[in-house]
Order: sequence, then structure tokens, then C-alpha cells
Amino acid sequence: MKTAFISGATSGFGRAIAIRLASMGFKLIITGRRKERLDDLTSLLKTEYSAEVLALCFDVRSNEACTSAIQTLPEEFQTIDLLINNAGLAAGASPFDQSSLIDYDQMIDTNVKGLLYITKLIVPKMIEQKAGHIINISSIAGIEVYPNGSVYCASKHAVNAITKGLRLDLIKYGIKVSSISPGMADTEFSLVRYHGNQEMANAVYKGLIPLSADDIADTVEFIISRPAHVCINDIQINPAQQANTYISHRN
Ligand code: NDP
Ligand code: 8X3
Repeated sequence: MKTAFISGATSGFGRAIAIRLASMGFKLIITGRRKERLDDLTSLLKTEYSAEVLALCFDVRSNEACTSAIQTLPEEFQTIDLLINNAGLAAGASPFDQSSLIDYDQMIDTNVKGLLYITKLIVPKMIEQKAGHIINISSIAGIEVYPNGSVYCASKHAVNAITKGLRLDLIKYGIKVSSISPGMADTEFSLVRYHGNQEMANAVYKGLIPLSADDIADTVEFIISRPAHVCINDIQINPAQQANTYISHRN
């Protein structure tokens, strides 16, 4: 039975990926900061899919917290076959001159440094195993920069550089490294970005059908079900009504 580690499984993509992997028979390590959400998901995965689940409640911005969670994994969860680096967020959407340093820190500490902390702890296990697959959840914001999003876009450009670097350095150990770059998807992403303003979050998706979290779970399933000799390097996936980061066709 294979084991997957998913960061940020309390909502959106991470939650949908956890459910999909449980349905495929994976053992799961799910993480996030909201304990109640982790508890709810754990019981759903156990009841509906008879999955073996380990829930770890910690903030990926703290290397100490990442280290103590990952270095004390129970024996039966120590072999990690699949790492999904998903925890992340956008904080704010304003022109550079009006944007906030607090938001910058949150995005860079979560999307870039958090991803590095987790990966740095799990890669040595994969090297020992001489096998593993890392899937980084990037964004179309990692491909094109859009107005009012310079630091979020920078964080996802960094994720793409890390993905490419990991692929170069880990190829000799038989470790695959992939990324998924989604466009607009209806999760809690916009609510978080607009600091809880539901009206502004709804406006993001007005007049178009955004991606769903299940679309991203489908993409993960596709990537991991390729034959052993195939590595999907990156998949960019958009709503049909979104051409790129700044051109959408709204009803
Ligand atoms: P959600 O807000 O629904 O989910 C984000 C997840 O990340 C939550 O589980 C949250 O858990 C976790 N998370 C955030 N900060 C931290 C932290 N400091 N420590 C631990 N966990 C954290 O958004 P999405 O599902 O949409 O986002 C998932 C990923 O997809 C992100 O990397 C995002 O940038 C990316 N993305 C999203 C797109 C979209 O349009 N929705 C498009 C392209 C990429 P908790 O709050 O419990 O800690
Ligand atoms: C989130 C999607 O539209 O901000 O990564 O690029 S978007």
C-alpha cells in the first residue's frame, strides 16, 4: 500500500486530493493548521474509504514545527511514496505600492519556504528508498505575472524553479518531480486572498465556470497513474473561459 503526504488538506485542492487518493487505496498523511477540519476529514476518509490516516496539525511556516511533525512519524507512515506540496495562499491583491509587507511574508513563508522545509525533510527518505514522486501545486501565476499580484506570482515562479531544480538533482535517485499549474478554481483561495470578504471572493468567479477542486484531483490521478517510465513534468489547467492570467471570457 502506497503512502501520500499532502500539505494543506483541510480545504480546496488538498482535501479533494486526499479523498481521491483514499479512493485509490493510498495510506494518507494529511496536514493543515485547522485541527477540527483535519479531524472531520480523518473520520470521512476512515468511514467512507477505510483509509489509514495520520493527521498532523502544524503551520508550514515554522521549520521547527515541520521538523517535529515529520521526524516523529510513526513507523507505519515513514515510507512516503508521494508528496503533494499543496499548502499555499495568496494574501491581498493590490498594486505594489499599496500592498503589505505582512502579506508578502505570509505568501513567501508559506508558498516558498514552507514547501522547502517539507521537501527537505521528506527527500532524504525518498533517496533512501530510491523511489518517490513529488507533485508541487504551482499556478498559472507562476507562468505569467498579472497586475496586483506581483508577490504571489513571484512565489509561484519560485515554486517552478524549485520544481525544475529538484527534477535535475533527484533524477539519479529515481524520484519523479511534477507540477500542476491551475488557473482560477473555486476553493477558499479567494476568500483567504481577500481576507474573508465573501463579496470580493465571489466576484472573482462571476460570469464564468471556474475549475473545481475535483478537476485538480483528476489531474493528480492522471499524473500518478502513468507508467513507471513516464514523468509528467507540468500540467497547466485552466477553466475553458480563462485564456491566461488576465484574459477571461465572462457571460
Ligand atoms: P484553500 O484556501 O482552499 O486551501 C489552502 C490550504 O493550504 C488549506 O488546507 C490551508 O490549511 C493550507 N495552508 C495555508 N497556509 C498554511 C500554513 N501556513 N500552514 C499549513 N497549511 C497552510 O486554497 P486552494 O485549495 O485553492 O489552494 C491550494 C494550492 O493551490 C495553493 O498553493 C494555491 O496557491 C494553489 N492554487 C490555487 C488556485 C485557485 O484558484 N484556487 C489556482 C492555482 C493554484 P489551514 O488553513 O488549515 O492551515
Ligand atoms: C491562483 C490562480 O488566478 O491567481 O493561483 O493566477 S490566479
